[in-house]
Amino acid sequence: MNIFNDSKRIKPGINKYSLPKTPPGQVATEKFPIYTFNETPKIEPNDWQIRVWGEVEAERVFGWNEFMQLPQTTIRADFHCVTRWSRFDDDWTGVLFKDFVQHIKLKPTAKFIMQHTYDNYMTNLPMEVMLNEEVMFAHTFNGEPLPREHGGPMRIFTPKRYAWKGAKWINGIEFMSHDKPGLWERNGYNTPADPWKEERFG
Ligand SMILES: Nc1nc2c(c(=O)[nH]1)N[C@H]1C(S)=C(S)[C@@H](COP(=O)(O)O)O[C@H]1N2
Ligand SMILES: [Mo]
Repeated sequence: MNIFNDSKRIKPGINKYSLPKTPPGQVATEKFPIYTFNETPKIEPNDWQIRVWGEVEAERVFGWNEFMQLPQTTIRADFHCVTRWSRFDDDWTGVLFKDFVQHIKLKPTAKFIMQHTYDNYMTNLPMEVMLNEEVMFAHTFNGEPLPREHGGPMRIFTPKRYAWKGAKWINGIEFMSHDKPGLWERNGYNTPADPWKEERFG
């Protein structure tokens, strides 16, 4: 049985966030295209680090082993790219952002974050989005190590935002008191990036 409506490749129904399974203007694909603005970095898990700075009481660096000791969560969720394709029902494993920040002493002025990466990509989101929408650091995809071209060994995954809001090869979280645009946000992409409101471009 084909779960898709063949003519339109729309997956019917409601997702776990009580939103339409297929956001407006999206079509289903079983492929996993790659969108990388520059070279694909090669980082071994043992060399991977993430630094947190900005509106925090103390800067911190986490290495791979320490990170793996944080609570690990698997979510089944969908991936919506602003270029109009969606992947459905993949299993993503890693550390929820809300669990990660339990290990950081934030200042009350931390209202926005910037994701930083090994390839100098950047993308920004409000703290409340990072905390409330199953945003996660993901290292495992459908039970296998996240492929390098998709951000392995570690990326951010934002199931309720367009995919550019999830940085591949994540290596830094900057906590900010005021919002600042990331790479695509400076180039006309919309900052909230809600697929159900079709917030594609600014
Ligand atoms: N570090 C980094 N993260 C990134 C990008 C990038 O070029 N570098 N591209 C973004 C864009 S525009 C999209 S659509 C998604 C694509 O993820 P994928 O290549 O796994 O499909 O990653 C986002 N995260
Ligand atoms: Mo993208």
